[in-house]
Amino acid sequence: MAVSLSFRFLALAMSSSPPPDPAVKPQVAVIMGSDSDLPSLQPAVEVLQQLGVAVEVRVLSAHRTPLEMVTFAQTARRQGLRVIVAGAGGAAHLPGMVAALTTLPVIGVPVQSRALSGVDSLHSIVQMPGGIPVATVAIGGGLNAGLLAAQILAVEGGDLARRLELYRQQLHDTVVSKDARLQDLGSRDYLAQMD
Ligand code: RP5
Repeated sequence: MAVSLSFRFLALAMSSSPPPDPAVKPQVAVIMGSDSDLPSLQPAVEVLQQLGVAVEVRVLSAHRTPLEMVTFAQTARRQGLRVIVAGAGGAAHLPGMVAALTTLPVIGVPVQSRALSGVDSLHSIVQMPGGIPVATVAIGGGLNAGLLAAQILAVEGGDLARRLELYRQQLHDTVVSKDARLQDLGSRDYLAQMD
């Protein structure tokens, strides 16, 4: 609910942004261990596209397609990529293995697994040995992974930084208007209108 609301407000805020140009080389890759991970990673893809960042989306498994994963990671910087968002579930080695093969920043997204609800994914991704960092977001945290990737790209300011400011402003305004409505209606009626 919160995610779709923030998307709606972002879409409004970004309505003046140019649509992604297919000729522009992707600066962010959103990769995942299986297509079953896509629902957790799609929020990263969407928020990046709404912010005007070109994205490449791939399925690359550390276990099922290890050689393709190695080729991707070793050539990522040469291809023009600047940040990699990597999601995986269970024995989630993809973010760590990719981080071992490139010095680009890697943001790991633990995917909610069926057996252990994503705690296995979280521990697999977050507990990296010293020297090979993976910036890990929450279980199912695709949206924040996309935003963090955009913030890394916007570290020196520019249009993308301004669009991120606008995104924050929209989040602020949403909460302020909800607070005003809560005070206006009272908590019982507010809750009823949420159903
Ligand atoms: C991991 O195994 C993937 O990242 C996925 O989360 C999990 C299950 O994959 P599927 O069996 O659904 O393809 O490598």
